[in-house]
Amino acid sequence: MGLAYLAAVTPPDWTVTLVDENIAPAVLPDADLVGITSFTSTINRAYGLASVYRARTVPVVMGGIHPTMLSEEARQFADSVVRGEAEAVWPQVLRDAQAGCLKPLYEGRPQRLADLPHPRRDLFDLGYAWGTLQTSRGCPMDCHFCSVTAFNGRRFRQRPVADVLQELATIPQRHIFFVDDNLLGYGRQAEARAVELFRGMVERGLGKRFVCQTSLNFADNPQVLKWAQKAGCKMIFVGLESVSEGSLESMGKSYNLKKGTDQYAACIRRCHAHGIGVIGALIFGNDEDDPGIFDRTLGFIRTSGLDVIQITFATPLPGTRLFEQLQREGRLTRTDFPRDWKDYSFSRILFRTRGMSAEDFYRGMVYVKDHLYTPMPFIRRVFRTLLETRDPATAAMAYKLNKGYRRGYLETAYFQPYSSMHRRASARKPTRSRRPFAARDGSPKGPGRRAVDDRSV
Ligand code: B12
Ligand code: SF4
Repeated sequence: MGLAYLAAVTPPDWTVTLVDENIAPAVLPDADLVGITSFTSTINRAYGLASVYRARTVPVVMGGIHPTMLSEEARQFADSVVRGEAEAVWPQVLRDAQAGCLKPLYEGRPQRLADLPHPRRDLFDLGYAWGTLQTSRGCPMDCHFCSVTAFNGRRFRQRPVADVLQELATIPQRHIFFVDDNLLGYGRQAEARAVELFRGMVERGLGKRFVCQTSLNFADNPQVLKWAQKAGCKMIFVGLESVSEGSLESMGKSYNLKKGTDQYAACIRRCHAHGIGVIGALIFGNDEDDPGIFDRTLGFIRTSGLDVIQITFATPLPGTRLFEQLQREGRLTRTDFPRDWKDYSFSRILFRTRGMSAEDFYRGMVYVKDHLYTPMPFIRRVFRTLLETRDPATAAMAYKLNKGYRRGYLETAYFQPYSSMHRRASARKPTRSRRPFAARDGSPKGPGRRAVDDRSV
């Protein structure tokens, strides 16, 4: 979306082409100026593309999350770097490019969202199955592992509801993903705004089905749930992060701590009662995690009715407090940058862990995922979504998302040595261990058998 927002503030004498490598490898068109955006894990590809254009003497500007956090690094590969939200500064960048005097660094700033034009959707690939839309920026929470507060600031800025509704009406796709880090926000005013938005969607008869990211407080206000359901909310993505309060504390996840992990299940049930499924994001690898975390997490998933599960390893993204802490403590294990950024993909242990070895974390991760993605629990979970939400569209979405996460898991090569499911995938007979997880130096043995040096996988 970032590039579509920049296109919207690009003067009409420029012709803009948007190339999205999420769809297919780019056929690199001729250009007078190239702007590149990238996450951390894909930054080497971005630097490669920048080199191709610079070899053709086409100036390259980089922006977005990674170049903002590491502008010195990005400047080695680009003619210019824009830090932060770029709408206000972009026209100046273009003027300087036209005059042949691009500066090496431009500073963006948090924008007043009411002033922004709508992103240029006409540039998006027609094949996008989901329409995306942003209604707010910023997050007051500042969790240890997250780069959103460092990037967009702590102030939660929201667009006027009328403007959002107007934009929604121009989106051709039926399925919408609100890219806000928290569509709802916090407090009474935020809840009233969410109700106004959802009610507006109903009154305009937009007929959308949508997924959004939010906190557990989404389930606290019956009006929010009622109007979200009517407006077509099928799933919410919630950062539960951990079932261990010690781990939540080390992550600085104050909201979940205040709520209490014992409230997770009740919140999920309230969403289900309104036909809304819950995608729960969980993180392993925290300093406070002990060998019991894997069985406790599985137990929670089974009893809570969580519909879709995203489990990743704690990943020290640049610009986060987690990165700074691990760097200060000399615990990062992959520091040959920029090359090693490719490993910052949320599926690897990237630092010397405490409480358990990296190998135990890999084994624990496959132990949990083997349990989640063997056929019976997989099928049972999707049926439970149908039974509890009584919404076939929600269940269909849960099925597709579970299938996607399962495929992602099976295709992650460095889990293979630890996983009976991977080993048996070729024989088409995945099984799971019925024994509880045990760390390597304990007994009984856990599901993994072969030790793998973390650097070799
Ligand atoms: C929507 C979203 C997704 C969507 C869509 C991703 C996509 N490809 O577009 C989905 C769910 C698929 C997704 C997946 C992932 N995501 Co995501 N995602 C987001 C989210 C919530 C919003 C992004 C967005 O659209 N913002 C709205 C636009 C308007 O803002 P923007 O992109 O920042 O653009 C502005 C500026 O950055 C700047 N700018 C941006 N690009 C450029 C380029 C130039 C040339 C210039 C001058 C300026 C500029 O100008 C824009 C206007 O102000 C962000 C969080 C966030 N708040 O940004 C995380 C975020 C970007 N995601 C993140 C991550 C890690 C991922 C995954 C790697 C997670 C995973 N476990 O796999 C995957 C990667 C998948 C992939 N290859 O695309 C991290 C990235 C951190 C990092 N350092 O890399 C973020 C920041 C979340 C976080 N908690 O830290 N994500
Ligand atoms: S993880 Fe979510 S709540 Fe925490 S700072 Fe990031 S966006 Fe905010």
